[in-house]
Amino acid sequence: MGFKKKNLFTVLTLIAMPVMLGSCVSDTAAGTPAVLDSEEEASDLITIGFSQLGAESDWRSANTQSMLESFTEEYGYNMIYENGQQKQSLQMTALRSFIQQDVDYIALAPVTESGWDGVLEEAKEAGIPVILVDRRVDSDKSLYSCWLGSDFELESRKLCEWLDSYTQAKGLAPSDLNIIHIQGNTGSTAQIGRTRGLANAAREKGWKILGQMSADFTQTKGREVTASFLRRYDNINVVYCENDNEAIGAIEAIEAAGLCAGPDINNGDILVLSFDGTAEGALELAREGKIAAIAECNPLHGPKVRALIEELRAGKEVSKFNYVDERIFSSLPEVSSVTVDGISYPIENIDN
Ligand code: GZL
Repeated sequence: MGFKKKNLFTVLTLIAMPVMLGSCVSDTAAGTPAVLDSEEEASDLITIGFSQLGAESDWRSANTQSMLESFTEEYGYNMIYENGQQKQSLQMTALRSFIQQDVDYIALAPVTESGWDGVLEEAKEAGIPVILVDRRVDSDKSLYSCWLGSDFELESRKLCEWLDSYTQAKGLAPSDLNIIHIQGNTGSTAQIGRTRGLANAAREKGWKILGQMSADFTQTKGREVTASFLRRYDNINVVYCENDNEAIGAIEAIEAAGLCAGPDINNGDILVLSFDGTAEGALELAREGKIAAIAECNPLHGPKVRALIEELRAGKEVSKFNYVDERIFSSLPEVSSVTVDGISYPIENIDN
């Protein structure tokens, strides 16, 4: 059902108010109230409020685009989009605005896992289903309908298996690796999973992690953090970045220091590892061998989120946790596949 039925007077009054909507049912000039052709037209559209956490990376832009193009009027939706600018407070404001507007559904890509109980309880009391996108929350599962995204720890385990296989192919001992770890948004599901994967692999395989620091998934901070580590350590030979933009920044810092991000650790190259595989620049750097391997993180959630909402609208049960499929990219010849939990994942060669 579209807009929850309100009497015609209320609908027209609301529309006449100077409301600050991310996108109205119909575009209007500033200050000119949106006037619907008919209540019927408004009531036909399903309104979804989408609180996106920010615009910090190429991955995020692709994720936003996928959501916006999946919830258009041609699919029967009106999407109200709000950019949280990586601030939980702005996302909270957006969710409360969606609740006040009595949207039909809320999609939330939470910047961090904690602190959502209150606003999710308000949405539940208002009878508005919440679908989590990308990252998770540590709230009780009853406070949201379902989640869609990646298995971030599995992404990390695949990449660490790649590094282990590469090390062996190069005749190196695990103790020969001197790793620095550039983390994403502290407390985000992606950072938690990608950090846990590396920490477990380092412990199991005997790798040294010289240092770790957050760069908030951004290129600028990736460059700054890597530069600070390069000033502190003269033996770094692996840089583990938690997304493409950090990796691009790390390579800028490596080259500014007169060093080489490349494919051959035995030749003095620094091996840069990354996640996402979204930024065109990152895939080009991987083709050149400047990024040694990328664990794909699929941003194209829109169609799957819409399918989940369609299931919910049809009154069907949906899985609480829904995962997207992901690969490993590399142009280096040393490793052709990795195995995690008995499952073999072929390396997608992006050399061509
Ligand atoms: C992962 C997502 C991460 C990406 C980064 O699903 O949360 O946030 O890996 C993005 O590029 O900034």
